[in-house]
Amino acid sequence: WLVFTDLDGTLLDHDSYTWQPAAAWLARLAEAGIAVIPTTSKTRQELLSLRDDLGLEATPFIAENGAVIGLPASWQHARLDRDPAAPDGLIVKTPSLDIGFIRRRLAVLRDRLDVRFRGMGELSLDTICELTALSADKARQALAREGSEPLIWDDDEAALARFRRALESDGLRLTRGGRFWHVMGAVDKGQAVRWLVERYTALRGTTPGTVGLGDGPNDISLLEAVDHPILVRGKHGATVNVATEVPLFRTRQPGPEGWAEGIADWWRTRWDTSPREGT
Ligand code: 2M8
Ligand code: MG
Ligand code: MG
Repeated sequence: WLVFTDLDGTLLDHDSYTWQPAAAWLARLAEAGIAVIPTTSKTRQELLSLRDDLGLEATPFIAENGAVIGLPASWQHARLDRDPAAPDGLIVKTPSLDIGFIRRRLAVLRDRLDVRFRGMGELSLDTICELTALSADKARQALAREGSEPLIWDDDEAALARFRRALESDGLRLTRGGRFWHVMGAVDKGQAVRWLVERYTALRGTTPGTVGLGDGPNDISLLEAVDHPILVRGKHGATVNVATEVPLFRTRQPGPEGWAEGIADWWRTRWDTSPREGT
């Protein structure tokens, strides 16, 4: 089994970024050899420091809503990965458009459509800290974007709809996280999940079962790509309409408490001795 999880508002509390209520389950999954794969809007730099804190050094990660995928040595394929590895052995795939191109298109569209928004790259470090409650160090890591730009939308709904259409005809996509809108190339979390599942299958010769956890609109594709989707209650106020073919588990609690609730339910139905065993 592979567990794909969103971070902000899901494994991490929306406001304090703590994961303590989920720590016991993280340890239990590690003990069982079940990989927990962060699938997030956060950047590679944010992930590299968080991975160590969360004890997930050996698992791959999906960053920037699918625009960046990191593969540790055990997930690299002799024939498929000819890319040079970083000094720590990591190979990073960037299947999207690069941030310079995205930011230039955003500036052009803002002028042409006469809409109002601020890109993260245009915000001061202080403003980012205020908006997100991140420390200055963490905010600097969040600013190191490679393939997606978070936005604060300062205009109305009609302008947003025009903006979305213009992005789409430019081959760009708009999605929504807990606090920001995010613009990236034609990627999403679900595509990256499917790519990693294929990679796992190519390496091990067997298809893994998949669990997915998320709380926001940018997690819909992730929840729709897994065998066991868990919608963690959000604190952001946005509606999340998931259309899965399999039953969707909705947690009562938000953030890491909800994460633990959803994983405990999955664990129970999956592994405990019960009439469902073996199905
Ligand atoms: C942004 O991502 C979250 C994801 O839900 C958001 O849209 O609110 C990103 O800038 C990310 O890099 C950053 O760590 C996070 C902080 O809350 O905000
Ligand atoms: Mg989230
Ligand atoms: Mg996220």
